[in-house]
Amino acid sequence: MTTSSDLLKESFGDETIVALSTPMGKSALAVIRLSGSDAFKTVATYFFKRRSDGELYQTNIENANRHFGLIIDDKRVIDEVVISLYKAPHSYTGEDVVELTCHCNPFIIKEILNLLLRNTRLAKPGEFTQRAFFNNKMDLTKAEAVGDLLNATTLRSHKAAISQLEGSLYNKISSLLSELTRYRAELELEIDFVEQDLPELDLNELKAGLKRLYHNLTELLTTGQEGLVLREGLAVVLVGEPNVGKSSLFNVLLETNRAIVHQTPGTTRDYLEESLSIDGYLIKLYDTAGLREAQDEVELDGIARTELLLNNAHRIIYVEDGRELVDNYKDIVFEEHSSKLIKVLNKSDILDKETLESYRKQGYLICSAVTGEGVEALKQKVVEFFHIDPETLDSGVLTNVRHINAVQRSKDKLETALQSIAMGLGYEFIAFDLKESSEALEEVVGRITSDDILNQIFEDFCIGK
Ligand SMILES: Nc1nc2c(ncn2[C@@H]2O[C@H](COP(=O)(O)OP(=O)(O)O)[C@@H](O)[C@H]2O)c(=O)[nH]1
Ligand SMILES: [Mg+2]
Repeated sequence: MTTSSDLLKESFGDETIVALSTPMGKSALAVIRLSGSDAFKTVATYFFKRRSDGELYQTNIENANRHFGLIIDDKRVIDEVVISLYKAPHSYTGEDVVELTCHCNPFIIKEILNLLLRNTRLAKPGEFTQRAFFNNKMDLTKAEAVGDLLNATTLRSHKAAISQLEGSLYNKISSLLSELTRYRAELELEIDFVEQDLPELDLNELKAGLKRLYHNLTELLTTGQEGLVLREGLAVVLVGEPNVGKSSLFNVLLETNRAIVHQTPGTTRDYLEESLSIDGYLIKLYDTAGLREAQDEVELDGIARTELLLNNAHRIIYVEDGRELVDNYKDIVFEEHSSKLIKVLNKSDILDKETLESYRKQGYLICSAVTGEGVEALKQKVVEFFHIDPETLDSGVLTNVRHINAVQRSKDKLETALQSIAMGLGYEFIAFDLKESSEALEEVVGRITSDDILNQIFEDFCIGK
């Protein structure tokens, strides 16, 4: 464990970094970003303005925040650009930053990058955001939210990312931490001044306070189950015998023709994955090969993967079509995964009334991939998983495994503290437990972090962010 500023010195030194912050390709404009103490100087070396008489000249670019001019290498004009200057600490990274907007053509971009790289080095993935974190421009939950925001594709995952970026989780953790700190201070006072005539610590009051805190941590942890899914998507798997219409339902749900629909059983050999949005929730929908005894190797492989999918699924849609089926896997799905099971009877358009009625009585949702009957109800059934309301999102939700593990650890240590009180152990022991509980929470916002965790977080970013 090291503090943030130590890490900064170790991992960066004083290097100025540069990267293309927009995608490589052809479009109207591209943005190249530099950050570090040499950012202004580096750009100024190649930046020229042209007087009305045509003559080129260089200026002190720090005289204004924005300039229009030319990037020139040894008298060769490379492009017309706009540069925007952000003076430390009033920038994204907290360092001197330049954003250079040029024409977006891979050739031009490479030419400009090559020039700038004479005095700088290429940024690592997420390094701009990492520097922002190290320079205290944002805590770790906000840095992570930047990544989530870049990946959000639905209304709700976007909402979760934005509210985390706005500090909802940070504020939540901070308030829990300050409460914890208050209790620790009370204990420390008691330990340090045991000889003196202080009013005695009310153990019952402390216990009640810690229990309240324990309850709050428990509540926060329950948001993690959904927060995680909100961000990564709800995994929904379509299973059932060949030919019952899984691929047809898959397509109807996606409103495309992604999966191959075929009259020959077992057409879908492996599984297909597609993302869709239902009520603004991100859903990862999987269409699988039939769950029957495999005939050949390809199908066998598909079935093994299907079983893995079932174990990892949040929702399983088990499809039948009214025929008597000999399905060895039906029992497994119904028995082992009943809590996440949605039973569907498909092909309602060609089934008789009695059949429909008897399935309905057994709790099947009646659907038709052909007429679209029941498809809306099926979608609603899928998102019944979610209970988080928008207000909860704004008051802070755990959205990744790192958060969840750290809060769990904090809660465990708090439990130990409560046990220490119950066992009548000395204040030193309780104080120690509370310190560990605090430290776990501090990890969430990044006040204490290990190198490994940081690298892992920022590795997932793209270069230039
Ligand atoms: N009448 C009717 N036929 C359907 C329906 N859904 C699928 N089918 C047909 O059933 C056959 C098998 O469908 P498919 O989606 O490939 O089944 P899968 O093997 O479970 O993926 C195809 O001929 C589809 O056109 C439905 O709701 N009604
Ligand atoms: Mg299929």
